[in-house]
Amino acid sequence: MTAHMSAADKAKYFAARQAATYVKSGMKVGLGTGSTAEWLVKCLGEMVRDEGLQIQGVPTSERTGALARQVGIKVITLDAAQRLDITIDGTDEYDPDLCLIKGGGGAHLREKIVAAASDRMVVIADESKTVDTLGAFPLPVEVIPFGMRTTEALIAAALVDLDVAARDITLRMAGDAPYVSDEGNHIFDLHLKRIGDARKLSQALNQIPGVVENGLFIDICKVIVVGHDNGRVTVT
Ligand code: ABF
Repeated sequence: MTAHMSAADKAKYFAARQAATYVKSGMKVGLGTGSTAEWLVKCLGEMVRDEGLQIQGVPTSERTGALARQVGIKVITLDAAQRLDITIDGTDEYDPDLCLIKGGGGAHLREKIVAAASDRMVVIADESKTVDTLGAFPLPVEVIPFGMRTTEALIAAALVDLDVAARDITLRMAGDAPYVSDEGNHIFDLHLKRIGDARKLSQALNQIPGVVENGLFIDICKVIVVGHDNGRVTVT
């Protein structure tokens, strides 16, 4: 299975395969977005097909939903599920306190909603996602289209108030046009380099009118499963 995979893909696959063992028949499962989470969906699809696993999946993006249906997972809406047993998702960064930066894939709003509706969130990653301090990866902030440049200025002002140096705030693009999330919103990426107080920053950002959600996941993830290209998996 892994013979022709890159080292990073092997690591992601091994992490996903381990996390798939946490999923039991009868569970309602939040399905994350990104390449690592896609390995999870594929692993669960194999278990549905080969072992008769009976689960209901709640995808965190349209892309994940399409893949889940393709591999034979029964997909339901979050409102139909109401409460999930587990959500398994990728990340862009995680620190020693299991705080995360997510949203590089543009799905952090739905990912955070689904994770919050889950009894537990398991993050799967390769070791490149490990950081001592969050911030090297640009922090995504989802904003509504109305007055988004005004919202951007309010974000910049909030960073100054917090004494957080933003090297840059960039509007995420898709080709020549602003990126549009599954909810029809746009994303500003905050190039902060280092985030001292993630909780304080997250609260300040989400108080800004026009901001829908940011990519900081604090006190949400309970387990990190890190895969390595040699097949070793570490669970924290
Ligand atoms: C998703 O996974 C996003 O929140 C995050 O940006 C992405 C990481 O993608 P990959 O697994 O491809 O590195 O959950």
